[in-house]
Amino acid sequence: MKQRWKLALAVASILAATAGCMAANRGGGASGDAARRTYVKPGEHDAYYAFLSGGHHGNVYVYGMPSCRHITTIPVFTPEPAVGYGYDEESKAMLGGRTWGDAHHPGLSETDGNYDGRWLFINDMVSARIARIDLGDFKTKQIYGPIPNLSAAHACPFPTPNTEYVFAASRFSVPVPNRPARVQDYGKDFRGIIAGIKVDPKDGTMSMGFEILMPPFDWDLADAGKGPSHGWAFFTCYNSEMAYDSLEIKASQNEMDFFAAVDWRAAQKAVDEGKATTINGAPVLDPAKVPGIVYLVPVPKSPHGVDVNPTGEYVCCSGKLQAEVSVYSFAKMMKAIEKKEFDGERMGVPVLEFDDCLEAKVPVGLGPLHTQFDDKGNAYTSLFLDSQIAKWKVGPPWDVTDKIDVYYSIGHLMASEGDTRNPTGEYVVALDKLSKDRYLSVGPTHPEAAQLIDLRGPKMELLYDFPTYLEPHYAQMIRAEKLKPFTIYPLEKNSHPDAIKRAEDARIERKGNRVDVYMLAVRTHFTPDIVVANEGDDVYFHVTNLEQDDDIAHGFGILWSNCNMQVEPGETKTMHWKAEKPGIVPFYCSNFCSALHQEMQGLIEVRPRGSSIASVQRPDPAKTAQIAAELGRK
Ligand SMILES: [Cu+2]
Repeated sequence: MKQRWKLALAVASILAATAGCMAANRGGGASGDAARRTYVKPGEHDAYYAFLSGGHHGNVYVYGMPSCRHITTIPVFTPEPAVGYGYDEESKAMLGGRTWGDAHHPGLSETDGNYDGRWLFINDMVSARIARIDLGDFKTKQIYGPIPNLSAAHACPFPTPNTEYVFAASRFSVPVPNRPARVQDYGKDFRGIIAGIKVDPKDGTMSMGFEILMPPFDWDLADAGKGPSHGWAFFTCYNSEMAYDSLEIKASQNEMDFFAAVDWRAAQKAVDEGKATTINGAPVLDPAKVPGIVYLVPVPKSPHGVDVNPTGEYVCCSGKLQAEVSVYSFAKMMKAIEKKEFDGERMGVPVLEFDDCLEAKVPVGLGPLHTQFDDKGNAYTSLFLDSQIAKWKVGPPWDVTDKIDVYYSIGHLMASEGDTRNPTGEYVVALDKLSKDRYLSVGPTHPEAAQLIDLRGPKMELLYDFPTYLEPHYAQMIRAEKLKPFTIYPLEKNSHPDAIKRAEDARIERKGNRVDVYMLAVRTHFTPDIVVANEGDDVYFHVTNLEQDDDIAHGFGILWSNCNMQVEPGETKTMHWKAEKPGIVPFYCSNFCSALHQEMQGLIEVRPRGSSIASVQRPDPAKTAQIAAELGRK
């Protein structure tokens, strides 16, 4: 009953906080001078690029900071018809038949603990996958997973300081390996998994490193150690009660939950030494049999965020149902591990004493969730229940020095280069939920809101509000100068097996019912632009854009179909289309490319089933000669 009462109080606090904010301050206090500080002149670029997770939209939003302009959206786990992501054969294969993902935590690649602008990793919680986006072209290049044995990768991906690893951990535990089980046997038969996924330092390719069998708690968030704590990774959990129903009551009983501290080098070494058991193709380590790879540290009250400060000395945990951030000393933890001073174990994982590891308790306010840092030794913690950000000093006397209201219930927050060894201390962005009246309602669900806050003065100052589509959770912000995006794919490096680079190679080949169209696109025609096929044929259009000019992408859309894609300069993509019935089917360039864009079209002539068609068709040689001459002149 006591817990029910506390929860009711917490809910009442949410309502009171929200109502209070609404009544007290609709404007938010941004001064006229704030406009100047967010204004980026036409033609000028933003100083930072921010990557916001798209939540259950399954993608990544890119915003410029401080203008808060939406620059682009990167499709990741969800199809995007405008560019043909999830429609062309290449991206369809990468999505593996799934058309939904829940993207939570963008993780920029790091070198020596600083964002290096090479890749962005992001998790799909639901199918336990991690995607790698290349920041050379802002495109998803790999989707790794579903990671075996893992159920809901929420604590994911949180790269290590040299991007050696990205991590994932089960939020909802299930039997490992998954098999028929009674939910009443949850504590006995269910297990969580913490996985370390290796990242190739040259090209970012992800591959399985190790998995660790964990108690069936709900593993929630993570952060990699840095500096002295490099080599370790930290994972918070709630539901150490191991409840399997009515979690809102039953998972809030214990005074203490935990964070897990994983020595990822020791875990990898144990796998390399053959100490793992293979389960569903993954090497799984059992801490009861392989000691020294993971420890539990008590944390009050269902923690969410676990954040390592820039020097790497402190691990800061936010218990959702307490009013403090618990700060742990990494050095103290190491000392306790060395002395083997444990307070028992949970399923083979030694538990360290709370008091042996704790450095400080910082009274930040109600509902602390997540902490970010600046360049002056300050931390910024989001307070969900108070709808505030608290600024506090990392180090004695561990004081809260400033607070600012946000509108309203803040989840995560993002500081400029805030997860690195060298945060810049310029901005923090509040990622707000339940934002109510910041915008005219667009129906029962209001737009989500984010707020840019200036950290450069003695007091935090709200500069700007901007709406976001469903539903950014976590975000990271990198200095724009670190991004070196390229604008064309060099044709000579196009190694697509079905690319054609000369007009003379344009052709149509048929084998049985399979038709391969080797097509080139260049301003302002497709070659070939007449395709003859039979009813029932599977037609594969391999379209190569021969352009080598900035921003000249062509589209390829087929009437009465779901077939559309964008092909960028120097790129080849393949679209499958089924010739369903005899007749004429036009296709066209769907992406504006030039003055004669409207003329960039062609026809498919579908003949009755079984008609006789040559096994190789080539465009008129006079026409290809003319195109070759034109290309030669370019
Ligand atoms: Cu075009």
